[in-house]
Amino acid sequence: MLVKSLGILIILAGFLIFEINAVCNNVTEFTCSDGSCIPHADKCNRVYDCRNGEDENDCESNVSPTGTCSTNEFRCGDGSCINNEFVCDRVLDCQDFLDEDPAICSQQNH
Ligand SMILES: [Ca+2]
Ligand SMILES: [Ca+2]
Repeated sequence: MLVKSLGILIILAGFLIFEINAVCNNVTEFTCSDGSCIPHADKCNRVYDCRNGEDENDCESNVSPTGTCSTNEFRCGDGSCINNEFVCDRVLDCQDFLDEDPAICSQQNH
């Protein structure tokens, strides 16, 4: 009897998890990895809304829409812009470390 109840419970739990995963509206909502939903407006708003913060992953908010940076900015390999002051300052500012690329920094020193 206990085994049977447990089985039903597991099935119910399975349905519950399925429900959580299926409940997000793909058009208006973003699905967090834990299955919770947040409005699309909260994605890439620089505030962690998902428990694991994945709504702030893959954001291209730093990427210039025109694909170019200002004259006082350096363009990282991923398209994001950083201030020229941060190039070759021995601190990694670009996600791809291009601002500290030895090839670029040796050119600057000459
Ligand atoms: Ca957010
Ligand atoms: Ca740097």
